[in-house]
Amino acid sequence: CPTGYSPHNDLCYQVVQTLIPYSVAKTQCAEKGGKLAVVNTIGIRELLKNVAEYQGIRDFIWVGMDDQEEEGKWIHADSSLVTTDEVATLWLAGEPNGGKTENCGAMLGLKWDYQLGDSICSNNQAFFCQFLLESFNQTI
Ligand SMILES: [Ca+2]
Repeated sequence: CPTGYSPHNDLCYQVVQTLIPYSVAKTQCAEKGGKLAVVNTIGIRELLKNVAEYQGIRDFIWVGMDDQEEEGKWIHADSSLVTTDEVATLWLAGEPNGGKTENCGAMLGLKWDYQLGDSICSNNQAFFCQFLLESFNQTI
């Protein structure tokens, strides 16, 4: 991965500290050829937590999942379903708890040990993008 990106399997992750709503963050990742980061394993969550801590980010950070289409049905940015097992292991206990007012997924900040939860989509937050490693190889 290029400098400033964190590798994991065949993906490169980037945190962007521009504070913007979920939909804008989604567009910005897409414009660079990636998507909002899919966080569906402990390994990815811990990697992104380390990135956030290293960058000194204490507040919420967007990740790629939402239940905007159907309340309570959480879908990752790669269109896969967020499983109950993921919610049990990767999300803060009690999350999601925002019902129809919190439809976008975030890595919660320092106070909640960077576990996952739901957040208000129009809030302005930093965000994680992911890119295929091979997408960089093609352009170098
Ligand atoms: Ca919701």
